[in-house]
Amino acid sequence: MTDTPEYTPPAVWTWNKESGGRFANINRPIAGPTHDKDLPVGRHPLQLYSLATPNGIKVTVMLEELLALGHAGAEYDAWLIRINDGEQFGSGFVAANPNSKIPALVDHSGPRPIRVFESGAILLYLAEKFGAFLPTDETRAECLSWLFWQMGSAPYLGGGFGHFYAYAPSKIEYAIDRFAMEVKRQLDVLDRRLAEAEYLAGNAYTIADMAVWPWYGGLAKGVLYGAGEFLDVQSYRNVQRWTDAIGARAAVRRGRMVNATWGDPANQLYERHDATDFDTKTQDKLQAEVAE
Ligand SMILES: N[C@@H](CCC(=O)N[C@@H](CS)C(=O)NCC(=O)O)C(=O)O
Repeated sequence: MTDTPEYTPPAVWTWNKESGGRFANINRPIAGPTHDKDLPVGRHPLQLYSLATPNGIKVTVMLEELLALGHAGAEYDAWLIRINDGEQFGSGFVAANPNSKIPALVDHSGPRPIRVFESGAILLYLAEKFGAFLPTDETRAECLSWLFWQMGSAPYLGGGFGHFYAYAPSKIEYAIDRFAMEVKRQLDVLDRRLAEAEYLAGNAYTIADMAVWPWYGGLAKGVLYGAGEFLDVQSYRNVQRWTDAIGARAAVRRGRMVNATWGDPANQLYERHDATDFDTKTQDKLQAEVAE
């Protein structure tokens, strides 16, 4: 095992230096807003404040799937929250999500706005509101089980493996080993389930797939943390099959574009306020307009 510098924790931890790593500038040991800033509100019933990370994509995919099914009430404005710039600490955002993390949804369709935070809660809220993508038969329990499995498991993938493999200021063999083992175990859990069922809940595509796909599908394609080879993701054949099937859905392709600020400019739609924005407001189009 590689040597790491000795560290003896003090009796009481204090916040006296940056934690290091990719998100050091926004990590803090306290909650609450850092500045006053109201959130914008558009014309649609649903207002989403987000960014196209795996947790953000879960919700934009769900909204695009609902719209594709014909649920006009799922029309939404998606506002960009730049977490690297600390926009999640504005007073308006904290009022929508006291946990200061994207995604946050505010539903203005009723007499009073309803806030929903935590991506799993948002998926469940939308599924119940529109009666879609949450089975009502005996597979409902399976769907909820995989939805909550994702919410409990992904922090080991993102905050554990991803952080120490890709973002930590130094490579710590113990930490990478520990979390690689857990993430490979999780991939095997999924692979075995997807060997016996087409989708996680059974025959139907549900919010469980929408929650799991952005994380474990991204990992399976080597997109997350550039760890495809390291984790030998190709060997999880059923996860690969399921990842490809979901990735080919038109609503998923649209959902991935919303609030995206990286990747191919043709797939970056910073904000979505209308269905036509996918054709007219992607970064390649906006940049071409400026150049003219
Ligand atoms: N459990 C939360 C996690 C949300 C989360 O971690 N969001 C990240 C981006 S993927 C974030 O907003 N980070 C900003 C920060 O930690 O300050 C959920 O599923 O909604």
